[in-house]
Amino acid sequence: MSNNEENAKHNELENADRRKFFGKTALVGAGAVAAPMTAAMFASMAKANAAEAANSPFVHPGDLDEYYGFWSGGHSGEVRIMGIPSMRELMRIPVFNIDSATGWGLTDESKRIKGDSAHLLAGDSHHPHMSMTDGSYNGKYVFINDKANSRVARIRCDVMKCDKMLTVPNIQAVHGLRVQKAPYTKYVVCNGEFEIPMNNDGKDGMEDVSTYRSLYNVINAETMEMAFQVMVDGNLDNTDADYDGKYFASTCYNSEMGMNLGEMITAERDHVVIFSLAACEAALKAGKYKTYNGNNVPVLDGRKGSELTRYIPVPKSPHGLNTSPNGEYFVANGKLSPTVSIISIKKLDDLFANKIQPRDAVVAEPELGLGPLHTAFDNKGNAFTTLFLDSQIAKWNVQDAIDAHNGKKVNYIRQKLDVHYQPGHNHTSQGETRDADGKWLISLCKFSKDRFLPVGPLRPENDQLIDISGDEMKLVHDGPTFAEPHDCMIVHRSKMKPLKLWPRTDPIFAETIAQAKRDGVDVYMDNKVIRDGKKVRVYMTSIAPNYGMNEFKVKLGDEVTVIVTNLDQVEDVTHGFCMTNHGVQMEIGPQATASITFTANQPGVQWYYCNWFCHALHMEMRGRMLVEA
Ligand code: RUQ
Ligand code: CUA
Repeated sequence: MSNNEENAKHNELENADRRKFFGKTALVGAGAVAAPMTAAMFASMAKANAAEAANSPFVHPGDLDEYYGFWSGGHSGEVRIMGIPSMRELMRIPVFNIDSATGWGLTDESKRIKGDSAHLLAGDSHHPHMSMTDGSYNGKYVFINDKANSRVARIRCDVMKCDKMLTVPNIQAVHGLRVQKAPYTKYVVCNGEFEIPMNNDGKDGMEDVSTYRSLYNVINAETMEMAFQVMVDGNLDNTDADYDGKYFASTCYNSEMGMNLGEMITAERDHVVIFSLAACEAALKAGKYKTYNGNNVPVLDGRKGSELTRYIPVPKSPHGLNTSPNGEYFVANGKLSPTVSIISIKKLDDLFANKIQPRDAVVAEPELGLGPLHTAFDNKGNAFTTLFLDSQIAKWNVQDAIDAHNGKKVNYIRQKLDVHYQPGHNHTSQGETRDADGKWLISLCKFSKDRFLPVGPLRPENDQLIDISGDEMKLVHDGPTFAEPHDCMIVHRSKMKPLKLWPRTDPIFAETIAQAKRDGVDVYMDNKVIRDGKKVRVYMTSIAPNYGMNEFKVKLGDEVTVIVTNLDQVEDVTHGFCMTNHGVQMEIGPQATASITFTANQPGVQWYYCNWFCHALHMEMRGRMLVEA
């Protein structure tokens, strides 16, 4: 069936379903005066209600979703929070981008968090993953990489704001990122993708490609500082961790170290690199490392033949790497090969003890279809693999695939479902944790083509929601989405404890409050202008619909910092501060303090106003900066 025919058929079914659904609602109101309801009608209503209660994508107005989804915003640089299964976008968290609503990238606090990369205005976020305890999400942090500028950031899930950012040294382009799953997320691990000379100072080594390296990067999750790096052969793509806290695995494409497409895909096999955490930590302790580029980050040597790693050959250019939630397998997705390679984690001890050969760890290589990119899992031993070229999701059974590999006559493919179109990542509800629950599958489709009203040459992508609770996968929702949700993860709401008000002692603005103390200002009481040479610090409070200060005076050319503290204790009352004609905008959440610094470069009266709607007199919430020439 062509995609269009499939489309038409699907729409027909969908419309029939919709009619049934609306019909049911209409009957409740009109049933009494219209034709009496038949037993069959009651039965079908009861069935519809039961089905809806079991696993329904309908979240009625006022009802809350069962899951939080964390979506990468791709080359828009942000992270988005979705409600699942409604697919409603709940929030956006600016991270590697600049955001005029919240002032992210503009405020002093966000610049401090961005640190050495505060000057960068762009980013490419790929892989959001949450911290875990004993293989379960712990609701504490979400980590996300910036491929474009080799950064890793952390989002604090109590306030849903980015609170740390690190530029990873000695590499270019952070791609795959995951967390240590057990016993807890001590480390965040991520792949350096593009290979470069180890001392990349432009002095020598640029011509000799054989000196180029990629590094595996291990970051301390709590401090967000580099713990160590591991030099590998080939480059690295995606990564994941086991459930025992012992091993990490990364796919590698371009083991040839080619510098152009043709050279990159010559070898029939690339590999999966397995990292032994214990061996790496021992080497680190023993001082077996070098440093490069004038920084002091320890770089261990994990190239072929090292005790730190093992290289498992797999068909060429593998992409996604996913751990099965029972902790037994790493699955490497073939991309250019129609197969996935199933690596037994149990066999890795023997592999590191040199008791078996690397290929002995591969317990099956089932053929699934064209362009397997990523695999997700349910809680019943099934796996769901995106087939980019086929525009399908293949549902297959892991044990059956292994049995078939061992010669048993069994069909491991359960179903293939058309998705629209060209899926990259997919993700099941809690599927990268021990708590995989087999309810929902998201397919992040790179192209939407004819699925939505046309909006010009640039089209949205399509995040599709699939019900996987029954034997058959069922497509239940199309979600248009802006560039580009590379990846996502789905967390049950019971794991999350977001705050309603900011703690007054929050570390995100602790430095701002410390400066106020040095200025003799109590930000919760005082409205004061402090002059410090050509620097002026303006402290003001805000309570809807008033700023604590209706005017302040500065001199032309002064460097002005406005520090606003929101004294409202009311849930959801956020104020803003916007200085007209100065590119100055920010959010101040209830009980938070936020500050922004700019040059008063225009003489005369400059109005500032609250740009977050907070009160019936929100329009009146404004004041004047008087700039003396
Ligand atoms: S990658 S489409 Cu950036 Cu996660 Cu696979
Ligand atoms: Cu304060 Cu609008």
